[in-house]
Amino acid sequence: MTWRIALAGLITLMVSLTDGITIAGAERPNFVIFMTDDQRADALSCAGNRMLKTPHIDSIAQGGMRFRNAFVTNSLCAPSRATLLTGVYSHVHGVIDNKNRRIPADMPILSDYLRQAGYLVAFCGKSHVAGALRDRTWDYYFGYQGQGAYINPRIAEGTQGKDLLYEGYMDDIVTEKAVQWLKQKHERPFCLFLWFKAPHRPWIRAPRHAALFRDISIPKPPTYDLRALGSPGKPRAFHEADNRIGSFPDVPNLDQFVKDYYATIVAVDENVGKVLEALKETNQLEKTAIFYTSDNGFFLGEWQAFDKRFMHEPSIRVPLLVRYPRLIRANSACDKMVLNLDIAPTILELAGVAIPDSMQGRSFVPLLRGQEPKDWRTDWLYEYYEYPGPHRVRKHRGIRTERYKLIHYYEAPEEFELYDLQTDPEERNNLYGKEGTEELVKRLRQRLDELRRQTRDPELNAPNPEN
Ligand SMILES: [Ca+2]
Repeated sequence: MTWRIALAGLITLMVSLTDGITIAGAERPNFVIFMTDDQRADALSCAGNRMLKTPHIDSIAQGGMRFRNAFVTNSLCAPSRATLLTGVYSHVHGVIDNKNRRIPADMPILSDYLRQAGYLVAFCGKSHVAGALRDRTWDYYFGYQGQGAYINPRIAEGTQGKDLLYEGYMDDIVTEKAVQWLKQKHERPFCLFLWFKAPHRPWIRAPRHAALFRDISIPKPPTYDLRALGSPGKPRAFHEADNRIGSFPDVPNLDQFVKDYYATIVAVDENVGKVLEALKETNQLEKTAIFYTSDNGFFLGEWQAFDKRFMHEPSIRVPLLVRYPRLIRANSACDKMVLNLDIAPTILELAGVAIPDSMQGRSFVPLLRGQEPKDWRTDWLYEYYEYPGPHRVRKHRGIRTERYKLIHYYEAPEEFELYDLQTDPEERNNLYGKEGTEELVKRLRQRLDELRRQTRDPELNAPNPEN
């Protein structure tokens, strides 16, 4: 019911916002929101990757800000996407895993708020939520159900359109349609969501990239061989997950799959370049706020693992780049912890739209301006629920502070992990149960409960049948 009230309030508000005036009195920005699927934070040359060259994506960072500590609150496709769109936790929008992927129909999403405020809104690509966002209103829509296919995919144009076969490479086809739409004359500011399929498994390369990375080899991460030794110090919940490289026919070894993963990102980079070029050609580049992020991170061989889900750093960290020269200094970086929850409120603030009280993220516009509010978050709540399910990763939740991380596998057998990220960024040394950590654990568990209470976690006071 609160969502309906929020929307009603918004409709009243839009009357004063549709005339192109923002809170700052300047022209309202356009938005392009790029999202990739399963791209980890360091799979970009601007983030220090030495094998992968991503000049076009890097140019977003060079013209704006790179967040070096950007995280998702549930490292899984559908829950993370629903969080970006709604600005609330999985346990509030209800898309807690990839099985239940429906955002409640009466819960407005970012595009609904922008549209009500006079924006043109377009969605192109992969949404991965139930109904593929066809239950929402779009000025332009070119999207597909579920995962879609890398080669010769079926895609629908318009929310009432049929899923038709298109010849070619998924992200190229989707980008071409997005570019066509961008180049049209728009009488009002717009927001384009361009959400790529890559680099999601099964990492099918564009045919033009068949030979890419043939002459290099991918080094093993330092923790790779620890898995075969029984993952010393790790709980069973981690060691027994079904995510080992070599256990799946399409993930035969580290070298092959990581090269394929990188090659699909090269295609993303080329497609990002086409969009930037189209914005430039149509004289819209400087007045468009460009966001680039991913729905979750990915293990690339740490503990011989691939996939995501866990609360460990490779899985929860995502790229986050924002370019908007009217506000952001070129080549800047931010180390404050920002979350996928924060993107919707940030975009609404930039658009001059009131941020609904129901949203649980915080606008990072001050950070984009180069300010660091004293009360910026220093910790946050993580949650994961898809169990039993693919890869056998048990349910867990946890708290990540600027220094520590506590992970709680809360169903029997109950297990914990505790890390000091300052001295142990690779999370090798599980401190849980070690002498001298009792007070720290107590404090972190109290704060974890507090964060769950603040974010209205319905399981907080529910009896747990497993324990
Ligand atoms: Ca994903």
